[in-house]
Amino acid sequence: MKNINKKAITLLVLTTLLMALVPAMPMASADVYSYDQEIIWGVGIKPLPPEDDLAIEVWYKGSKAYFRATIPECYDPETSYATFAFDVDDDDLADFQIQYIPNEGWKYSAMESMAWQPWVEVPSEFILTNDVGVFTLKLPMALLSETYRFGFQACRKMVYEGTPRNAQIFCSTEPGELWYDSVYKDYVHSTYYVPMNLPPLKSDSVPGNGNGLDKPIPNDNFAKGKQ
Ligand SMILES: [Ca+2]
Repeated sequence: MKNINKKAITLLVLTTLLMALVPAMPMASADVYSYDQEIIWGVGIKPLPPEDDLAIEVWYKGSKAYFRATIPECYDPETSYATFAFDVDDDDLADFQIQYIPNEGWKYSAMESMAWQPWVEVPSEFILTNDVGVFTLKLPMALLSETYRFGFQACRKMVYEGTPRNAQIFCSTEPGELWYDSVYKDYVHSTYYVPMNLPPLKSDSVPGNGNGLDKPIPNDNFAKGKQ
């Protein structure tokens, strides 16, 4: 019951925040996804008890698709990486990722020939903002097929308890295998991205139930992943 209350409060807070920040946006057009698990790499994979949720909001307005990630408060926005990744045509292979790199800003990397290409400047059709742990990406809906997949991952460094070296903590739409697919044994499959459906172009619409969708990740996922 405590967990349910926490998620309800999270949705309420996000709803309030969204209405405050974007008063012109119809509130019913946002789907909210909440992820409450983290994973730590660098000292062996270990699931962490959730301190706070990663919240993902997706909505469509006009001909644009919006993706907003609010990272947990324990993540320092000054030092945390944040990455959006897309499989725009739902063919099980990633197509591009856009990453916020501390002290550098946003960078873009395409997946070509089954490998991620070097980070370059973000193409002009992508509009990115970040404000105190809230990362937003706007892109043309025309880039997306009727079904597509996306993932988000935030990464922060920490000194793990009892360990002198830095470790990394990931809060993600799939913390174990967003980047590394243990079946294909590569970093380019979109198997664990979130499946999405695009509404018709040029409508201010409303995938899912429009009231917020709660998709916590099963604990079983922590048994997988990469050292
Ligand atoms: Ca693809």
